[in-house]
Amino acid sequence: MSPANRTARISLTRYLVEQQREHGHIPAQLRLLIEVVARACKTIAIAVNKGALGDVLGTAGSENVQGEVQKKLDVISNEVLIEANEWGGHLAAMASEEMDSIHVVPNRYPQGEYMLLFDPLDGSSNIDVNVSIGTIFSVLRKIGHARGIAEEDFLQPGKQQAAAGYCVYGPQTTLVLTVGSGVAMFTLDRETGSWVLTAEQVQIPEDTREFAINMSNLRHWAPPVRRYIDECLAGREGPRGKDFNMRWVASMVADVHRILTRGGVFLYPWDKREADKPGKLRLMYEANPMAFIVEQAGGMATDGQRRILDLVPGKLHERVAVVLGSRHEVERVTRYHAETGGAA
Ligand code: AHM
Ligand code: MG
Repeated sequence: MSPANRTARISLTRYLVEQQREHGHIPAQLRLLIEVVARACKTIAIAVNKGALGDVLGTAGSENVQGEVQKKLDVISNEVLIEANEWGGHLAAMASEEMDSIHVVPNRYPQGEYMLLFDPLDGSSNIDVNVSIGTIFSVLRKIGHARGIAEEDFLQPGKQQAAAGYCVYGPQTTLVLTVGSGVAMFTLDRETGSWVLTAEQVQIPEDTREFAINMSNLRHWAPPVRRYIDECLAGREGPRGKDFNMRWVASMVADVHRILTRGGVFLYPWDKREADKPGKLRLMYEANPMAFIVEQAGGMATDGQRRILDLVPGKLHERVAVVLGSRHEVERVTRYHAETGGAA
C-alpha cells in the first residue's frame, strides 16, 4: 500500500518528527526551516494557480544579476520565501537566483544556524504558457559562531548540504525532500491544505532509454556530448543497440521529477554560445540541491568530469554544466568526457 493510502496519512510534520527520532539528524531549527519553506511553497502554488486572474503573469520590468528578465512570479516567489523565512530564528542568511547578494536576517530577529539558498521560480519561460514550474532550495549550516555572515560563508561544496528539495507546481503540487537519508515525496492535499507523504525511499532506475537535453543547441556542444546524443539517436541500429525517447520540459524541476519517477538522464552541458561560462544552470541553488536529491535516490550527478557535490563554489551565482540521473547513463557521459581528454 502506498503511504498516501494508509488510514493514518503521514504529514510532512510527522515525517520530520519520525526522521529525527530514527536518525537524529533533524534538529528543531532544521525542522522549522523545512516546514516554513513548505508553507511558502503552498503560498507560491496558490499564486501560480491564479494565473491571469491573480495578475501574476508577464514580466516584472526588471532584470536579475544574471541579466535575465524577471517575471512577476519570479519576484513574488522570492518575496514570499524571504518574508516567510526571516523571522523564525532558524536562519542566518538567504541567497537567491533573484538577488544580487545575500540577504542577512535583520538584527531585530534572532539569528539561526542555517543558511538557505533558492531558485524561487524555476522554469520561468514556462510561467505564461501554463507548463510545470517549481521552487528549488538548498540548506547549508552556518560555519562558526560569530554573529557576522558574509557571502564567503555560503561557498561550501554541495556535499555539505543539510537538506535540499524542490516543489513542482504541475497537475499536482509535489514537494520532494532529502535530509540525507533517502528521498521522500509529499503531495499537497488542497482540501486540507496539508502535505501528505506519497512516496518514500525513491530510487532512480540505473538504466534508461530516455534523455533530456535542449536539442536546438546541438551545433554548439562539445564532442563528448555530441557523441553521446548521436549514439542515442542512432537507436537500435547504432552502438547502443536500443531506441531512445526524448523529453525536454525546459523546467529543471519537471525534468528532474520525471527522472525521479521513471528514470532518465538530464543534460545541460557547456556550449559554445557562452564559451567563457561553464554552463547555463547555477551551481548553488539549482545543480547542488538536485545533485543531492539524485544521489540520495541512487542516481549520479556530474559536470561531465567531476561529481557536482564535490565542487567548491568560487562565487554565489556560479554556473556549472550538469549531467544527472540514471547512474549508468551519467557514468557513460562522464567516461566520454574522460576519453576526449577532459573536453568540456
Ligand atoms: P530559470 O531558473 O531562469 O527558469 O532557468 C533555468 C531553466 C531550467 O529550469 C531549465 O532546465 C533550463 O533553464 C531551460 O533552458 P532552455 O530554455 O535553454 O532550454
Ligand atoms: Mg532555475
